[in-house]
Amino acid sequence: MADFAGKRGLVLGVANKRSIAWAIAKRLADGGARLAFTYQGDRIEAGVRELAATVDSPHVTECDVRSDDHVARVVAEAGEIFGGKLDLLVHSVAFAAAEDLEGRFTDTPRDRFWMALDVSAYSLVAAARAAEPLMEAAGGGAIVTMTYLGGERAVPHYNVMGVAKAALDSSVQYLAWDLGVKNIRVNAISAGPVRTLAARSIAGFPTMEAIVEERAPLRRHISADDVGAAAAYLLSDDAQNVTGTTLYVDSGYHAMGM
Ligand code: NAD
Ligand code: 0WE
Repeated sequence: MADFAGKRGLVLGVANKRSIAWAIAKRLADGGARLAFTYQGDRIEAGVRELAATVDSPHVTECDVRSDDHVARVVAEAGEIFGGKLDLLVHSVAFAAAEDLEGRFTDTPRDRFWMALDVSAYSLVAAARAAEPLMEAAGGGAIVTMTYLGGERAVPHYNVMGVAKAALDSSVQYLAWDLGVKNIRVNAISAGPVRTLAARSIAGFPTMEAIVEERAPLRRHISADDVGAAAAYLLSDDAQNVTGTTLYVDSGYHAMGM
């Protein structure tokens, strides 16, 4: 089990106990990390506060990643709580309009195209930039984000989210270059389908699960906890020389051509 004793972390993207961000947070907290959390919107505030309390989190605050002010404030608050230092950043945020995950990608309107890229890709850049001075003060840091194969290949219905993940994946590489000189590492985890809030509402999710069971080398699903374990590795000192990469937690599905 990775050791996060004394590490300070900020976690973006917990909506409920099924969230991938929560599985990651639990692993970090089990390893001794102190964690601040952000949530989006009043609807999930109480639930996130309850979860955060179970890991003795010192801070929970609202953050809509579309707002530069929110991102700057949230990181500044984390800095105050953690004495001007931050070691870990978990970015587990994505959103596209539901209607754009159903029809044809070709029909995606301009405003919703940019909205999906804003929330799902630019937000990593904004958060990394805000976190940079705090991580530099800590002598370095580690950032992890969540991606999906639909950013590299066309996955039916993933549509504009795939384009957003392509931008996210590329951003990981450019951030890794910029921030590497400050000993800040930036990596992604490409997860197979997991039944979270964001996934459950997608029509055809059961079909996708059936395809994984048939075609993935391991012929089974992954869990949010599998992602938590992979994130713990990437965020730990065991991965001290790992940056700019994508770790697949998908039962091997990405390795197949058919
Ligand atoms: P989730 O619904 O639990 O998490 C998504 C989070 O994004 C929520 O907490 C939501 O509040 C947040 N969010 C959306 N818009 C936001 C905004 N404007 N500002 C701030 N936060 C906002 O679902 P999840 O499956 O845990 O998703 C987390 C990440 O994992 C996403 O990046 C998703 O693309 C990625 N991912 C999910 C799967 C899967 O099958 N579930 C697979 C691969 C990658
Ligand atoms: O990244 C995702 C899903 C992200 C997501 C989910 C929703 C549902 C609710 C982004 N925006 C929204 N907007 C909503 O209104 N995944 C990797 C899970 C996922 O979603 C798919 C998938 C997979 C896998 C959509 C179509 C096809 C496959």
